[in-house]
Amino acid sequence: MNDFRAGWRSTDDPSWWRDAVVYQVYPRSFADSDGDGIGDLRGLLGRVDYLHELGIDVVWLSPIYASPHDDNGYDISDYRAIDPAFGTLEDLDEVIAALHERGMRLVMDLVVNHTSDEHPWFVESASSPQSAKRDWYWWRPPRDGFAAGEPGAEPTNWGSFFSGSAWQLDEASGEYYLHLFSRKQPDLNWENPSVRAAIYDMMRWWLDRGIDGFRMDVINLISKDPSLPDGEVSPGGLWGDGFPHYAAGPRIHEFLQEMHREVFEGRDRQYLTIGEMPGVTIEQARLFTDPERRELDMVFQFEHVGLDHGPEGKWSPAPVDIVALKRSLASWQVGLSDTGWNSLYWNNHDQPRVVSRFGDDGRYWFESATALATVLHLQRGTPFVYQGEELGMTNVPFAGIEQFRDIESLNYFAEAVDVLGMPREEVLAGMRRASRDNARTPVHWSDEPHGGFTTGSPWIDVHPDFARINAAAQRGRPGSVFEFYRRLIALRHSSAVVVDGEFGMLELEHPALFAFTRTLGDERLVVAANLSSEPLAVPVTVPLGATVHAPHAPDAPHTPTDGETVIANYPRGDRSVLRPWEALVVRTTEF
Ligand code: TEU
Repeated sequence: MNDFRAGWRSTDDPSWWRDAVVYQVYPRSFADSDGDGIGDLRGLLGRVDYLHELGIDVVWLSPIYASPHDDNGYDISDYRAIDPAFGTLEDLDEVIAALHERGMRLVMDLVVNHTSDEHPWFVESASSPQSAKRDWYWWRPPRDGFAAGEPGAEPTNWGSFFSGSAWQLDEASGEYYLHLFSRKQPDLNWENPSVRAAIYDMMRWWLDRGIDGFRMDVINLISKDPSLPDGEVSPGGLWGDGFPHYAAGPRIHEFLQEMHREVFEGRDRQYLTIGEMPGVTIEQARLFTDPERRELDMVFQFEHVGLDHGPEGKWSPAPVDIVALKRSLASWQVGLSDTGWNSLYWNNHDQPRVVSRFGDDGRYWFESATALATVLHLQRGTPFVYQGEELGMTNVPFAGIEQFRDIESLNYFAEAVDVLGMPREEVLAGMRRASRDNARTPVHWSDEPHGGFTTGSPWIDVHPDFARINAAAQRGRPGSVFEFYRRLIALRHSSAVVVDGEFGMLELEHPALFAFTRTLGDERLVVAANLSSEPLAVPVTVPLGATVHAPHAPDAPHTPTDGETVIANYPRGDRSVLRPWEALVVRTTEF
């Protein structure tokens, strides 16, 4: 199999992705080529050189399949058809060819925990209780002693991720079907071998079309506890927490190993598989990503993106505790240091923009965007860049509910205001900070109307600051966020210590300093970033090769170390103090 990029691991190499950087494209908001206000595949085709210039190795494409778009494509009605809003199979073939020609690869989104309720499988399953496909989904009669439709008649008390019950009554049959997400996303019953066989067949069909792997949506939810027990109801809660009963269920490893066997084994090349796994633990991730077990290459864990969730959850975010953030990321670094592999991300289409969330998107916008990028990209694992992150795009000053589009946000608003009677403004304030729509406004390509995203009217308003923050203003401009990301990615491609170096946390308890080492043989990198808007004195334990003022002995002589600058987001200064949001990586051979 031909090598994709000089020095690049060939696809015969089972872990070809270890020094890759992945870029996530959310097609609806990436680039619109036909002026209908919705991004599409020909729009992506027109931007492949931009991704190549950034140094990207793999593109993860969020769903582009036929869909009624109840959840923007994560509700699929035909797995083998491209939604006309996004283009055609031929358009996708051109995108795959264009990426491969440039030494890049394409990972598709695999959404098989659920389908759309408009998928022929579900239409047939819902057609009658005697349907041959009835058991392809989770159908259950009302709870004993309840009539269908009565409050409390749902087969379990589980709440949906998108508010409300996780069960929908089908008036015709008087039975309920399970939907952990929207009611238009019924969960598939993976207990049924015919369901699994149909999915594996569909996956092989895509591999035959030349794609390079899959990002697997909520793949740790496919095995449920078939006895469907009720979940615990938290004080004041409307629904029970079914998570312990449907996450990492009893057959999850069996299903993933079977999928690996049925889909990926016996092929003449290696593919990349990434499992999105809300709530996954380090212990579980070690099993899921242990190459010996032939399940997945890496998982998306959610621990660090839940650290700012307030008492009411994600909708009442609190400032993140940097020590807790460091402790979480360090535990994953250490936890997967001898087996498995980490994915590294701050952003995706479900998370608000990190520079606004954990950074300072005002006075220290550039510094905080690049400091957060540095501490992420210098960790051990595969970094993911979400579209617009490389430009420092920020959260959106949504004016009112009419500007939101995301089903999770709209359902939450309805439940919080109409059911729980919360004040609209308070609910909107939480949504402005936590809504997924913060990630879903169109990418800013230039300062032209709509940021150059479309010549039509965009499906969701473009962020008002597109004229300041856009690709045209940053490409090739030293000191831009884009150029900083390009250099970080180039560093990973040229530095074995960045890829394979052992991770060593420094100053874990420091409230603002995020510092660690990466060591490989006699080479060590020291990474240090000040994640605050106040200058901080560098502790002696962080050898940046400066006149280090020992906090207890400020005039103690320091032992200069070689500290060659590898990358920094400020011009060189006195390394004994880190300026607000300053990030610095130095190479040292003396340790
Ligand atoms: O997300 C699963 C998931 O965990 C999120 O729903 C998360 O809980 C929530 O967004 C946090 O606010 C995946 C996809 O990434 C998401 O876009 C889909 O909506 C969801 O699955 C259902 O397919």
